[in-house]
Amino acid sequence: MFTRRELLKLGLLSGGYTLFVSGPGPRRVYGDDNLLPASPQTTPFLRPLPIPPSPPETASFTPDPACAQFVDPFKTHFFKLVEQEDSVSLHPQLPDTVVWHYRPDISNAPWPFALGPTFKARIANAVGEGVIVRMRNNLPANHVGFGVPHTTTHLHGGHHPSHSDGFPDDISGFPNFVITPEGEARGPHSYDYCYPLLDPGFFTQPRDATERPSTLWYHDHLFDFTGPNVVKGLAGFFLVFDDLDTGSETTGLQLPSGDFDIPLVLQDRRIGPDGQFRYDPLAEHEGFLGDKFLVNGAIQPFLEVKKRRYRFRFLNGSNARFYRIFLTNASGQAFPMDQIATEGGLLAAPIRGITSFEIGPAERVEVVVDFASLPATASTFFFENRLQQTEGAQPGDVLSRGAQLLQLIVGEAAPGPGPVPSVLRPFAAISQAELASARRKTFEFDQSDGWVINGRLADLEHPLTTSVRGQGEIWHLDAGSGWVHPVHLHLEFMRVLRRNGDLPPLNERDGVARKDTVNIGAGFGNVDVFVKFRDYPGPFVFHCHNIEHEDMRMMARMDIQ
Ligand SMILES: [Cu+2]
Repeated sequence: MFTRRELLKLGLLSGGYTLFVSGPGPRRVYGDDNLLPASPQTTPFLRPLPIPPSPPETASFTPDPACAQFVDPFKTHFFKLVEQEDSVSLHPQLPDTVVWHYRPDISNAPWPFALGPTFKARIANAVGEGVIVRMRNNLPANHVGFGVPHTTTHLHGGHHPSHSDGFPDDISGFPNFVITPEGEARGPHSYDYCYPLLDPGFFTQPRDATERPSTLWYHDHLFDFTGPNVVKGLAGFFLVFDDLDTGSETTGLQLPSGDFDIPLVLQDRRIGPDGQFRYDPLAEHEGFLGDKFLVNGAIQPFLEVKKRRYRFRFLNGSNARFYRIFLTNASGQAFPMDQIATEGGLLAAPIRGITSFEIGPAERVEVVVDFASLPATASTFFFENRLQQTEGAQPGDVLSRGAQLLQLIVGEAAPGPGPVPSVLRPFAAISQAELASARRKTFEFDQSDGWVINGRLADLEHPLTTSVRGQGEIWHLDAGSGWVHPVHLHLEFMRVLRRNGDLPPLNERDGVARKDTVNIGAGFGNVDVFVKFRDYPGPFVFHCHNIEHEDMRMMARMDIQ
């Protein structure tokens, strides 16, 4: 019996799914043999860094009944987005590129960004103070090229109901979950996502007000076809603030804010001379690697900065590429940064003076850089990736020089906040008592006849594991040899207890950091993480965030009772 995916690959199912073919026959883009021509040469640093603005709030509307309990018509923030095909410029020397992107749905004003709008939300103090997003699918039902116009949106890193988690497919009990451009033919034409933004534990008590993410992102999560849909552009930032991390430089921790708080999503792409993305679903099973580096949807842009402190929120939005980021000058000298956050929001305390950081697919690393402290002899600096990667399976060595992803041009001095405080968002590590009573589970991520977890390909109709709400668990995550898997857990953050049996590094260690994605496998080894599911019952998933592995079924449904 063939799976849906296999049938699609054989061309036996329609679904708007067209294999990319260039010239005579399908070609490998990046794999065992590297047949597709390199992307066209482009001159770096010709265009400014795009930073998509926030979406405008819309008038209140009556959302899907599944969201009703989280809505207060006077306090909830309502948004309408549409998924749409448009042409945008990635680089001034290339023809415009057809993308599928999220954009506001309340006007036809141009949205010249590959990325969707940058949400800036506040943690809710009470039920009803969250966010509702009505997502409309206006993608072309009959399009040319890769991508599947059925979609389901995952707010990555969020703590929200199963209904709104972007479950990867329409399964029993979740009819019409995937939204389609055809409307009633397969699913609804639009879908309401509710993000209550309540502290975890609000339902089961006590709520944990130390657990507040800062940099979330939303992206398509369609079963089997997340990879092509994300390459096409379906991603955006969702930033969260509260009374400590306020978005103002005069309140709370007084971190660099506003124009000095810069989200940066790193993506690699392969582009043809026609300016269009290249993605070959037949060849990308190890993990897609591009040879063009995009930051916020532009190829190697520049950013003019003032001589003061900035906050940079790095997100690795690539399908399979890992990065090791250095702050460098033109001759390659590296300068220090202070790390302040991971996926789980602000660290308990900053990690000062790092000269580089590694960031795997879906991970976030936030740093503060003080441009006033850099040598005045230079005015141009770079975020440079020195991690070599030539196969999707795993990254290679750290080289002495690498690709300059973003140019930073330092201008005049400007007033700004002082050094990063020595305490950010302190929280207690999981107690010995709670660890002692935790249930233990093991999940092996391996390749044997497909990408499997505990020997099973993703089966969304049947949970691989079932958890009881409020019961702590310790998960041992391990991988077969030769591969790296960035493992992403939905609904809850992970507390990393041990890496290869030892105390984990500070940037992922429980008591310092929370994580929603942890790397295992070649070069990383195994981890033990503490998880506890709170508040929201229902099916969720965890999976490898090498998106090609994910699409090849390295995913498991987990049910919370
Ligand atoms: Cu993987």
